[in-house]
Amino acid sequence: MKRVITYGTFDTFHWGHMELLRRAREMGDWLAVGLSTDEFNAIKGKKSHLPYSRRLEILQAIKYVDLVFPENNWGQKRDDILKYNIDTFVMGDDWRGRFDNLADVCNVVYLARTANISSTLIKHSLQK
Ligand code: C2G
Repeated sequence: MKRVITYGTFDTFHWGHMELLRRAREMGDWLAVGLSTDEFNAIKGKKSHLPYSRRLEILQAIKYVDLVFPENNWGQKRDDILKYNIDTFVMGDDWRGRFDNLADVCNVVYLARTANISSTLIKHSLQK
């Protein structure tokens, strides 16, 4: 059983998120998502349009996702990888290199971001 993990805010869920989760899930048989809490987003300097509870409900409805758990801080990844017995850690390549320190406990893979879509773009068009 190949187990995959990824992390993110997944605000105003969109095609780019879907493509990341699809490709991540296709790397194994099981995918866990560390979903940034509203409090952690404040630390990340992000204000999400949707609160954690809504973002959680959306991810739980996505067929590629097997487990969603809270991401409370930057430092929990190593513990999560060991706790969930993860084989592969996946992030979009805007994070390329940032998590290479995890390569001693799992495969670290950066996937190309999906072009021309982002939560920021969606939020700005919502505000027009
Ligand atoms: N993503 C993508 N293509 C896009 C937009 C996002 O592939 N057009 C990917 C990002 O690279 C990331 C995931 O979708 O891997 C979630 O994106 P965000 O919600 O923006 O996540 P972020 O705020 O980068 O949080 O500890 C890691 C952080 O929690 C990552």
